[in-house]
Amino acid sequence: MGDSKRLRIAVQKSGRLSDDSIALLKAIGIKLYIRDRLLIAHSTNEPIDLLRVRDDDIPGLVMDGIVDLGFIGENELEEKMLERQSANKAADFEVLRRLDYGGCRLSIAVPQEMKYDGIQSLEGKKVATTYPYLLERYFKENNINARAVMLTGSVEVAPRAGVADAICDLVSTGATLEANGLVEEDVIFRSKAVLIQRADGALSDEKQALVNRLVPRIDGVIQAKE
Ligand code: PRT
Ligand code: ZN
Repeated sequence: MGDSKRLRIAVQKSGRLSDDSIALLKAIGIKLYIRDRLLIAHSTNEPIDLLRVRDDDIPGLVMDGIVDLGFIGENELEEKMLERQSANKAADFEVLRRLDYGGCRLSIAVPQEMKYDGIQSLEGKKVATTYPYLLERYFKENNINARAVMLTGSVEVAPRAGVADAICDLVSTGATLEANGLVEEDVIFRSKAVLIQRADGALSDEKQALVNRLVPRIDGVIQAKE
């Protein structure tokens, strides 16, 4: 990515976190020239480059030290951390700030016609999700023998399609669940966007000084909105 002296920040290229993350960077005074098709965007007033990628790639890019900072949903971050730990890969990072956008919850939802008396109702059942590590951790914590069925999309149609008995998916307004005849039962994880940094001490002094200058400005922007 060119000059390694420039701070590298990973942001979601296009999705629910993109606009708010870019808006926050601009609000703290970073001038950015973004061309839609391009993976990389440069700041014109700070030694900063943006790497625009799928959100799924951001935790790994930070944990592998390919980028210095990343904007990511806690749901995706925690899932990737569990996945890497189970594969014995380094999973170090530091959360610099919890942000005021990207709020959602990861919930278990079941078809309206299914009788649900708590998580034990899922004993022996299949649950479709994009977050198998978070879901399996929840099963384990609750001593439930159930199976997480991994789907990367259309999770909400899995019960109707006969692929699973229930689902575990992100919810914000609840409209998607309702439209698919599903009822939200248990919240297993609450998430917001966070700004993360490579493992403690991994940045050069210059880069760390820049980060230390930027983070208080983020606090200022968030406080001004409150
Ligand atoms: O292409 P890429 O892989 O980068 O994007 P993506 O499709 O994986 O992610 P994206 O842009 O959908 O979401 C990015 C992040 O936004 C998530 O990881 C969460 O941290 C956060 N977020 C906040 C949400 C939602 N709210 C949300 N409602 N992510 C997804 N949803 C989906 C949910 O999966 C379901 O399909 O919206 C639907 C439910 O919404 P409601 O309002 O009907 O309840
Ligand atoms: Zn994604």
